[in-house]
Amino acid sequence: MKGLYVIIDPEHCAGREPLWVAEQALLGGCAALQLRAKSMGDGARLRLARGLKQRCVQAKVPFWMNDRLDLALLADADGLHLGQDDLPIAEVRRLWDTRLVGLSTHTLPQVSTAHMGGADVIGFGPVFGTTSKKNPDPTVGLTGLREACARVPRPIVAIGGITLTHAAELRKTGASYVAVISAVCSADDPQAAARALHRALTA
Ligand code: 3NM
Repeated sequence: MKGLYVIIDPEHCAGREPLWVAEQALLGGCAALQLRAKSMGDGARLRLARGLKQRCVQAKVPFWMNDRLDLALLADADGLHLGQDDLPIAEVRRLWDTRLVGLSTHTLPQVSTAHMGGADVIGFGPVFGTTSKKNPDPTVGLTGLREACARVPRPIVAIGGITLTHAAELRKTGASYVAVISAVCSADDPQAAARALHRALTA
C-alpha cells in the first residue's frame, strides 16, 4: 500500500481556500494529490493547478489533474486522471507521451478494459456510499474491490465514502492507494485528517 491519495475539490473545502487545504494535506502526508474542480472557470482552475503543482514539487508528491488534458499540460501535471466519458487513453497518449494516466472504473469489466487500454493507475468505486460525486455508480463494496485488485496487475485506487474507520480493512484488499475528498477536504483539521489516514494505511 502506497497510501493516501488526496483529491482537492473546492466544492468540499468547507469555504476554505483549496490551496490552504492542499498545503495542510501535504503537511499531514499523502502519496498523491489531485485537483478536481468541475465547476471552476478555466482561468481560475489553471491558476489553482499551478499553485498545487508547485506545493507538490516541494513536498515531492505527484500532482494529478482531473479530466482536462489541456490544463494538465499547461500546469505541468505529473498525471492526468480520466473518467469513462472523457477522452480515450489512446488519443490522450498522442499529446501526453509517457506521463501517468489514470482511469475511473465502476465495474469489473471496466477494470479489465482500463488495463488493456493502457491505464497506469485504475480508480475503482464507489467502495462505499458517497455524497461528494453527482450521480455515483452503485457501490462495489470491499468484496468488489478485492476482485478488482486481483483481476489486473495495475495499481488500483479505492475511492468513495472512505473514512479513517475503513483503513484497516482497505489495507487487506490489495489496493495501492486510497482516494478521499471529504475525509480530508471537509475535515475540521485537514492536516490531522491526512496524517491519521496516511499513517493508518501505510504503518
Ligand atoms: N469518484 P468522498 S466516488 C470523485 O466512484 C469520486 O469513481 C468516485 O469522495 C468513483 O471521499 C468519488 O468524499 C467521490 O466520498 C469521493
